[in-house]
Amino acid sequence: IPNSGLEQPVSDHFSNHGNCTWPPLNLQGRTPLNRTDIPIEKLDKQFTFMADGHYKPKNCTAYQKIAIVVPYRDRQLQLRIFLNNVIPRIHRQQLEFGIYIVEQTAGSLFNRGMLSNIGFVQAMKDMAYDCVVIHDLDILPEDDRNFYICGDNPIHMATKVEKFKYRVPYHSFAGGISTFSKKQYEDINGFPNQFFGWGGEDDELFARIKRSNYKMTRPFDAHGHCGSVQHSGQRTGNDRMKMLQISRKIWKQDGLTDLEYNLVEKRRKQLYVWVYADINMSK
Ligand code: NGS
Repeated sequence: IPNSGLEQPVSDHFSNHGNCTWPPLNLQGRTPLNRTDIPIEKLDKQFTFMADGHYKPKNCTAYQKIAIVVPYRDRQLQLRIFLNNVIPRIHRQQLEFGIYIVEQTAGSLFNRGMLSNIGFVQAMKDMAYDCVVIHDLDILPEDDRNFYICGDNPIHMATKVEKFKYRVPYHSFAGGISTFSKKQYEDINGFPNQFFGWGGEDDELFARIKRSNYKMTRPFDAHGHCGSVQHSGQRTGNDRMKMLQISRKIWKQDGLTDLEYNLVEKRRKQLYVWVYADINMSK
């Protein structure tokens, strides 16, 4: 079982985990983020190993196939910085990966949970990914040893975030970056769909993990340093505390199981698949 020199091994329940050298040989450890704004055309030229938002190692089979799902709206600068930092890191990790930028149309408050669910469904339609990583656009790993992989339990990767003084803000914090096997994500019924506006959806996610008898793990804690890329203007969801109460009762009916949206567009760009979804549906 490859465990890449981790503090806690990530045991391997995937039958087909490939033959690429594991842990990969050319990891760079902790290196600072590159915060330069590089135009997308230049990034395309830099990362020619990617096509249609996807990469697959050439000479070996990757340990796991990873779908990176990023809920998105109106942050073009952060998107370029994200791509410029995340792509080389996951590439050095020798994983097969697809990047899904899931954008919400205008009209209602940002819904990170629902966009995550849409990204999961759209990624799995493309291929049998082993692992889905729900990734904030503005929290970026600084260390190659923080692997974008799945284990026997959901993995929380954003353990030492710059904006939290490189600490976990509270024990049950599940925000930023977390990974789920297909089965794990289905078992927890994904994220709630009912959290509009900032806050709470990740706390409900943590509760779902517990209720489904998983234990959220932080196997890469020692290497969990993440930079945060500043932005402004999040609008809080007013009823998130109430929604957290309600979700305890309805979580099995609120998530992947009742997901409804209009797919406005799904376009394969070189570095990512753009999923544009309308979730403003009157129910
Ligand atoms: C909590 C929020 C979480 C959020 C965390 C960190 O208070 O959703 O702060 O926020 N929970 C509720 O609102 C119930 S952050 O500093 O990253 O904006 O993830």
